[in-house]
Amino acid sequence: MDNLDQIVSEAQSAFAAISDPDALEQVKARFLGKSGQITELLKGLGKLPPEEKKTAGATINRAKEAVEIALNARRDAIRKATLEARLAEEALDVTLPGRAEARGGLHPVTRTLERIESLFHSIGFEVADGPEIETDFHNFTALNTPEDHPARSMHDTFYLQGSDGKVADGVLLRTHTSPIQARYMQAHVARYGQLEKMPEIRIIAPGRVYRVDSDATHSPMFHQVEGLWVGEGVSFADLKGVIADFLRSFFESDDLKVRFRPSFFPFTEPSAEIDVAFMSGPLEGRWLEIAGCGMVHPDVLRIAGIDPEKYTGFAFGFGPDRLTMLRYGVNDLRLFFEGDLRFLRQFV
Ligand code: 2NM
Repeated sequence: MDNLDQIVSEAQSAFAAISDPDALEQVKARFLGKSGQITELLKGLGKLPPEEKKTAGATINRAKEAVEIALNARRDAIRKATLEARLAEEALDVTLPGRAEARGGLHPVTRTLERIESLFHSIGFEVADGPEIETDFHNFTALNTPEDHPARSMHDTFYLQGSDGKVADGVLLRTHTSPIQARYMQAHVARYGQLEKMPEIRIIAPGRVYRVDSDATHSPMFHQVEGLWVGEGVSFADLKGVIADFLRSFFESDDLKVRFRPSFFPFTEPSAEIDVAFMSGPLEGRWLEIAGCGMVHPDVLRIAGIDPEKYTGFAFGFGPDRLTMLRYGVNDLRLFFEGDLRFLRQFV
């Protein structure tokens, strides 16, 4: 039975050449399948004389076992190699450092706005809000700004276009946050105007404002925080105290000098510019213009429905962008609005 040894060794080398499990089963059929070589030999046993059957059968079965052993060994080897390849491919290095979440931070101007809100909140002011797209009435008329005032010109104010490309009637990007206060006064009167004694108005109005202006110190969009205190007997002395206290707290400087210089705004009378001088640091001793203020003009109160004979009020307006530049020593306003992370990360 040399033929059998040859079949066995042929099977062994055929199995050894294969590394794919499906292909192995195909090759198995060549030897052990329904018409495989070993199966055919077993089928042929019936034709042998009875005395030869037993030994021939035993010999063929030994060969069959040898083929099966080789097959099983190859199956195991392939399974093991497949598993090892998968383990190597899917290996995790648990000693690698973790991937940290990128942490965001507040924009420096937002930090200033929050700081201003918190300082004014501590003396009883609430934060009021309003739309950035305003009506001509709330942005100008209600604030005593006449029809021919230069601020109303298209060189200074962004007007909105309708779908026909024409300037939409009476709609613009607010040029200051004062319309927030005009709206607030109107709503306050609608709610409390009938009372014998109307509750005081004490608000600050922070927000974005828009003007046709762009260079190193002007951005077409910038921020304002305006404040308003209306009540019985509110005076310019109250204004001076509130502003000076606020500025010393904001800049954390007890010896900050604060000066009020006469000025003009359509919505206040009298009006003043507010200057500060630091007593140390790179700007030591220099007067810097930092805000505007004044007693709310009687006509502004009247338009809102408030009786100027009974109530008075003061108002002021700061530029938080400029306050941020001074507090952190930033020299170009545009850096705040370019979104360069190398700049912004310094404030986190
Ligand atoms: C400023 C300067 C002076 C101001 C006036 C008003 C209102 F609505 F009460 F009339 N709000 N803000 C005001 C006054 C703003 O900014 C430089």
